[in-house]
Amino acid sequence: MHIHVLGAAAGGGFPQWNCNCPNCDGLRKGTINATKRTQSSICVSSNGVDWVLFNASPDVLQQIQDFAPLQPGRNIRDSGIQAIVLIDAQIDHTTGLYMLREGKVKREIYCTDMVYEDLTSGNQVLNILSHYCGINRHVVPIDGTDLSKSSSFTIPNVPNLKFTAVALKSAAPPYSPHRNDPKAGDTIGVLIEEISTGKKCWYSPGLGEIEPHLPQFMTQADCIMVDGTFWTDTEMIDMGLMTKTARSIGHNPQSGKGGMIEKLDEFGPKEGQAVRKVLIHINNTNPILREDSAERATLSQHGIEVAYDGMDIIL
Ligand code: HKS
Ligand code: ZN
Ligand code: ZN
Repeated sequence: MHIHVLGAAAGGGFPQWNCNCPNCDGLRKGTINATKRTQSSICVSSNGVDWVLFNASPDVLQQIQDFAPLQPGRNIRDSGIQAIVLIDAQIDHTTGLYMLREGKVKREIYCTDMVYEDLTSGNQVLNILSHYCGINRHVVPIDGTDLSKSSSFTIPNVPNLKFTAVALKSAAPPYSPHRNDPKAGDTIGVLIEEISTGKKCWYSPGLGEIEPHLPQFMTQADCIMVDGTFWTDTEMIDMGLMTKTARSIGHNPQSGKGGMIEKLDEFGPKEGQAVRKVLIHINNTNPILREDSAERATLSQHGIEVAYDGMDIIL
């Protein structure tokens, strides 16, 4: 299985257009050791030709230009993207759908009922697409919080991959009619399995809390890609940028008690092989973006990697 990181930053990217925090300012001036990142998205393939796009970032056109396998030339109009799976309805994960409106072949969109509701009401993007390429919408089932009962799905035209979606506690987007009334399916994590090899990757760029039903899925993974938005719970508050904590907006911070580092430490080697632990959806304010920071060194000590645009993970 080939996992390609198209974009590793949280919403706004890095640097963020309106931000002068030490990271964004330092990156623009070339005074810090860090690289720019586009907004979070990955694509996955088993055969290297047919790809599933996870989330459609506002930067998707640049991301496609930077990754040749997504632009094969089999027909005069063509794409390696066979289907799009949306893990939530947030702006940074769905706005790229507008950029992918061309063509006569319908976009194959996989999302939960909750995400479909948001993207046809508070945000009309899926209705608007029907005036361009059109869409075939497929329901992502999330009835299982129990591994033995969870339902998996496959995607026609994407051979040898299987997907299991799991509901995560998180908030619907700010524009959602049920923003203050979280529902199962607002955000999902996905266990991606290559059928022939049994290799698995857990992908959850929005993860507010490792709830009790999650380890049964995550322990199966050879690679765990999780939410790397913030270093501390009060990062945005401390910088005077927001009044809410990281956890309250659906992003478990890395440091501290109950933080992501402590949680990821619980996942030991699988069949004698070290599990890859990768943070993705990193906010521009996060000190781990500076490669020589103490925070980055702490991650390395715990065997945790920080995703970057263009990162390839082969399982
Ligand atoms: C900044 C942003 C921070 C940021 C926050 C969130 C908020 C929102 C919600 C997020 C993201 C980036 N880049 N989506 O000002 O520095 O309230 O639901 O998801 O990508 S969470
Ligand atoms: Zn986001
Ligand atoms: Zn910034």
